[in-house]
Amino acid sequence: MEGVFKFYLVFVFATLLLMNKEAMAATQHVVGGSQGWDQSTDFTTWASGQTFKPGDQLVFKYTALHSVVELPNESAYKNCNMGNALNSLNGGNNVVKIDKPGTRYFTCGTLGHCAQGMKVKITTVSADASSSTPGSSSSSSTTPTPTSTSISMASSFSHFASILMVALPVFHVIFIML
Ligand SMILES: [Cu+2]
Repeated sequence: MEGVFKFYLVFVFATLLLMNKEAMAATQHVVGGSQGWDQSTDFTTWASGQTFKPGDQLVFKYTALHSVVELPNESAYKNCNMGNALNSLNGGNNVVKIDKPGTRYFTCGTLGHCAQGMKVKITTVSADASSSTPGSSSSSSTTPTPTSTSISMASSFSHFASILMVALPVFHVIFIML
């Protein structure tokens, strides 16, 4: 029976470790999905389906017709004003790291492409926005729960279930060895 107890102890701690590691893992977002960084891509729709967190990466994939220009603010983004661009990238495959919450603005440097809608606004939420925060959730009883929170909670549950399915056979082997 002692072995069974050890097994569960090891199992619980390792699962918690795995969950934590998964929660911390950076996500790579290929901008525009399979269509990539192109005039024909609907970036508003693409971005609305993504959750950007600090530590995540944006991957820009494009042909030689395009480039990546980071704009400083909403007004520059709206007006396609590249005069005060923060950064300019080219080469067809760029990785941009998101390091903190906030909004970042990207467009294409090719003449006319920004006006054609080749631009994207990336809004990054804080790292704990979608994971469970026991302290804040208990005090926020009057605040309605945003839909996105319940969706991500559901997905983290299925994530947990998938970890269990992988972890169980591994811990069965460890149990046999104990
Ligand atoms: Cu372009």
